[in-house]
Amino acid sequence: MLEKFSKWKSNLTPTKTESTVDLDPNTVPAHVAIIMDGNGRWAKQKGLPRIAGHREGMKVVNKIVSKANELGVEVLTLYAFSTENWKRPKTEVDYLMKLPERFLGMELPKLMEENVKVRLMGSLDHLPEHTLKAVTKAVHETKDNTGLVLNFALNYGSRFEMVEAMKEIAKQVEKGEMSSDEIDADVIGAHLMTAELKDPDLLIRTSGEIRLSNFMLWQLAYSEFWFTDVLWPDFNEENFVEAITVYQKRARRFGGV
Ligand code: V07
Repeated sequence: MLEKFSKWKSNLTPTKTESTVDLDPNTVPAHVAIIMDGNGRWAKQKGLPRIAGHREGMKVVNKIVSKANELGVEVLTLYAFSTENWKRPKTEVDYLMKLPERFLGMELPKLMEENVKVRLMGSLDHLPEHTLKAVTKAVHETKDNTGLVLNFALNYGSRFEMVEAMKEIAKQVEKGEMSSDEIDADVIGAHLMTAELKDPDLLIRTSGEIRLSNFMLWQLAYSEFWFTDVLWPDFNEENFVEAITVYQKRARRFGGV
């Protein structure tokens, strides 16, 4: 009886929020990129250590991945660790470097179930062995999945990415494989870590900061930006749907002119 009651109750609880219903399924952004900011501030406000904010932030990743997949987003890029993050206290960096394996240890079966394909961008050179092992395993195990592409920016910096691309192009010119006249936006784009991905349609940044912080500077040239004061650990599916709703309204306005 109790079990029946709880089933009846869960049927009454809408699985889709009111706002999801309002979304236009035909203009869901294909690629959403998120700067997940405010974990440290969230912890500070609660009198907790910064790592508590990161742990809470990791739970939110899980929720937003499922929601993005459900809505039909094709690529979700998440800024997990920047090239500048190494400057943080060693204890915090060590903790952050444990999060990929923690996250995957818990969520990889669900990612498989949800047909999510994990992908990485960033320099994998200086990652600890244990982190590298966990992420390469996830990339390998999900490589044949055909649902949402979950692109983690890990040890990523946009200027570094562009410098590496320019070096590679310069080498090809030096070797006579390409003429300098052939270098155009497509050639540069093809040498970035996002070569196989479309540019983001929508950038979300949480926690009230209105800047790009060396994130996808080239790829965001034509993207819509949506900023919110909500701290990442407080961010939820409804906030995500709100961002997409605003994106769709802008797209409609643009289309109408
Ligand atoms: C990290 C949690 C989210 C808020 C932002 C900072 C802290 C998930 C990952 C991750 C990365 C690669 C991967 C699987 C999961 C992660 C770091 C930090 C460094 F293949 N969350 N999360 N990585 N945070």
